[in-house]
Amino acid sequence: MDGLTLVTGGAGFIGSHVVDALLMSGSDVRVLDDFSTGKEENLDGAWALAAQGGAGLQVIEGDVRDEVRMRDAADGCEAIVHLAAVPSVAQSMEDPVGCDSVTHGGTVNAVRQAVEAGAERFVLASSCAVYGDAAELPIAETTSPRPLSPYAGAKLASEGVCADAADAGQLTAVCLRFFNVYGPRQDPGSAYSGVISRFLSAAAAGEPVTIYGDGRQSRDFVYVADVVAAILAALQRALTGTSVLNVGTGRQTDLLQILDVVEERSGRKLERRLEPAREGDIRDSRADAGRSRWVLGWEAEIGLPAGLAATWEWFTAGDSGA
Ligand code: NAD
Ligand code: UD2
Repeated sequence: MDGLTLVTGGAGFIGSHVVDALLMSGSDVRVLDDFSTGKEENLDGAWALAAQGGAGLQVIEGDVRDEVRMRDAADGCEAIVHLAAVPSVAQSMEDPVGCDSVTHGGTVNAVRQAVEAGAERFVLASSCAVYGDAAELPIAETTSPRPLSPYAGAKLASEGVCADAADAGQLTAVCLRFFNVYGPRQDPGSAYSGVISRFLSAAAAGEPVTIYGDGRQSRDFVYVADVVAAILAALQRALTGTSVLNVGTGRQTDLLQILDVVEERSGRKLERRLEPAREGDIRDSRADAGRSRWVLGWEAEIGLPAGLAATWEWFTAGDSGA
């Protein structure tokens, strides 16, 4: 795909890195974002890349659920990377209707406008949350989904919307089930923020960290640059129909292990405040990324020590990219 690519949620953590990478590859990019959690400053690097003249950037502020805005955003696009959502399990437990409206309803509109615009490729940001508490690890795409939260249910429903359009021959869909993504620009600013961003920002500020549960819950933490590489491969590979693919490292780490690395990296002992486990939380997670290796020619390359070091650098020195 070398034509115009739309990135919904392109001012967000993952989205802004996708925009940077597309511009660096010479693709013109359009962003649709309502800046509800995305930030203007996340696109500073993208504007600088566009100013170099290799590729163009256009940013539309708007709601992915708005038919007119989404139609304008999709107009002329060859591919759509759909990242706009409310990306929090906890938030979806508190506001299931509002979160589903954006995450699932936004996907219904985005796919519909993509088809209307004649886009060939639709890449959906799905999540390993759809698996719920998988009976065995590592988790393969053949594992039956058991969503434990409205967020996970909205992601699974979004996959169904993509598959329906692909089954009708209207576009080619790639549903990427990201595991737990971390890296520069992940906003630590809310209680719903990703745990690594919360721990690193607490360490940088010398503040206590909160652990929901016993801290032995594990995740497959995948660095944002690896996720971007998977998204670009999903845009470029010769595919048809619908592909559902895990994007994870195949390694699992628990929160107490993360904290040990954060304390060692920051040189600070962090006070730990224990809270009850959050509703909708899953216990353990680890990806089987074999299908992504086979279908996309992709595998994660950046391990936790290097990824955490780069993210700590960003937290302590400002935005130096991925
Ligand atoms: P993020 O909050 O930084 O990105 C979401 C972006 O979507 C933001 O820029 C936000 O302003 C925008 N947005 C939200 N509602 C919108 C709406 N109604 N209309 C237009 N734009 C809207 O979070 P992120 O971590 O970059 O997540 C990006 C995508 O990846 C989400 O779909 C998320 O569910 C998915 N994902 C993230 C992770 C992770 O660990 N971060 C893992 C799996 C899946
Ligand atoms: C889920 C998805 C992830 C992504 C995300 C939304 C799983 C396994 N992962 O992430 O793919 O879709 O939702 O973008 O479903 N925690 C603390 N202290 C904190 C913050 C978090 O203890 O300050 C705990 C939290 O309770 C959970 C773990 O850390 O047990 C990870 O939480 P998270 O919000 O970083 O991500 P998670 O797994 O809900």
